[in-house]
Amino acid sequence: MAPSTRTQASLLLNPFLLLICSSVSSAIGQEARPWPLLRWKSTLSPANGGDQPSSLLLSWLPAKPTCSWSGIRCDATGHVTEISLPGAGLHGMLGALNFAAFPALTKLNLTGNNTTGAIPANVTSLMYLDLSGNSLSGEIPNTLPAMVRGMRYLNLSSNRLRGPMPRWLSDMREMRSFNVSNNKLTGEIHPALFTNWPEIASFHAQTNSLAGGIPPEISNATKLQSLLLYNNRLYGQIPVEQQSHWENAARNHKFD
Ligand SMILES: *[C@@H]1O[C@H](CO)[C@@H](O)[C@H](O)[C@H]1NC(C)=O
Ligand SMILES: *[C@@H]1O[C@H](CO)[C@@H](O)[C@H](O)[C@H]1NC(C)=O
Ligand SMILES: *[C@@H]1O[C@H](CO)[C@@H](O)[C@H](O)[C@H]1NC(C)=O
Ligand SMILES: *[C@@H]1O[C@H](CO)[C@@H](O)[C@H](O)[C@H]1NC(C)=O
Ligand SMILES: *[C@@H]1O[C@H](CO)[C@@H](O)[C@H](O)[C@H]1NC(C)=O
Ligand SMILES: *[C@@H]1O[C@H](CO)[C@@H](O)[C@H](O)[C@H]1NC(C)=O
Ligand SMILES: CC(=O)N[C@H]1CO[C@H](CO)[C@@H](O)[C@@H]1O
Repeated sequence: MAPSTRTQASLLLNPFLLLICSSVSSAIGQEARPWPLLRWKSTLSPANGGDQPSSLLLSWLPAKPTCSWSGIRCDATGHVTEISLPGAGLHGMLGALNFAAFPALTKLNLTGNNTTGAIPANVTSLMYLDLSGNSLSGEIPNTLPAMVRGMRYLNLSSNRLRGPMPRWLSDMREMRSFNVSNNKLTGEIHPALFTNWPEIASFHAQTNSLAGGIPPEISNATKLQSLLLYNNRLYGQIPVEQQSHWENAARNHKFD
């Protein structure tokens, strides 16, 4: 009892000490937080019977500043802006990474790994999302567009995604390049994907199970340069006047 009373008293009587304490904690608050990444690392399977998920993650140590870890980039204030680990041999659940801990994350690139589970819906500030060539399953979450209105480059190709391309994707008004090729997507292509994406330049949805007609609204996508829709069950025509805008259209565009 006596020691704790004394500690309190000395803290109260020592404003200098209090000042030090508060400045230390605010400095920590500015740095990238390591624990969400370390917690995710601990959920990944070790590679090749070793005890590490990937040699790339050897630098992910609490003793080192998070912003110096491989694959991690930060802004000037120390917030994580990029996680890029293409082909790092990662095996494990993508959802085990708590994206809510990275409000400044603009780029996530995990192409060519073996992450599993569903596409996380709580990624808020992403502009570049490349999850191509993994083993992700489930549907494209309906809540994704509402969370990431600034998305420009979305690559979910070569996974095991099912279900429709939700019309809410069209809420991502900045979209430039959209790639969902080589999944198991079904349903129709909603016209809003052509009318609401004024910047769309590349639209790749080949090798899925999409059905129905090609929406005539495709003529509203005036910046479209590359369109791949083959290996689906789609029918319809691409307006001739628009084909002349697309250098690659005639070569790339074919139907089953
Ligand atoms: C990816 O992980 C899944 C599930 O753990 C496994 O079935 C599959 O064989 C893995 N693929 C590769 C290429 O390692
Ligand atoms: C973020 O989403 C994942 C699943 O996608 C979930 O497991 C996690 O609890 C969510 N985190 C927060 C803070 O909402
Ligand atoms: C992700 O990384 C791969 C390999 O470096 C690269 O080819 C690809 O363009 C990157 N994706 C994005 C969206 O930057
Ligand atoms: C995935 O698509 C984006 C555009 O959406 C592109 O920048 C990136 O290079 C693609 N990644 C791979 C591995 O091809
Ligand atoms: C779409 O993703 C595949 C990889 O799965 C890649 O080969 C292709 O180049 C991508 N398209 C674009 C426009 O990046
Ligand atoms: C699509 O284009 C047509 C003709 O250019 C135009 O009349 C129409 O308003 C456009 N629709 C949308 C939703 O942008
Ligand atoms: C480096 C590495 O292991 N890459 C693998 C990532 O996962 C994909 C698909 O699961 C494999 O094809 C890559 O070889």
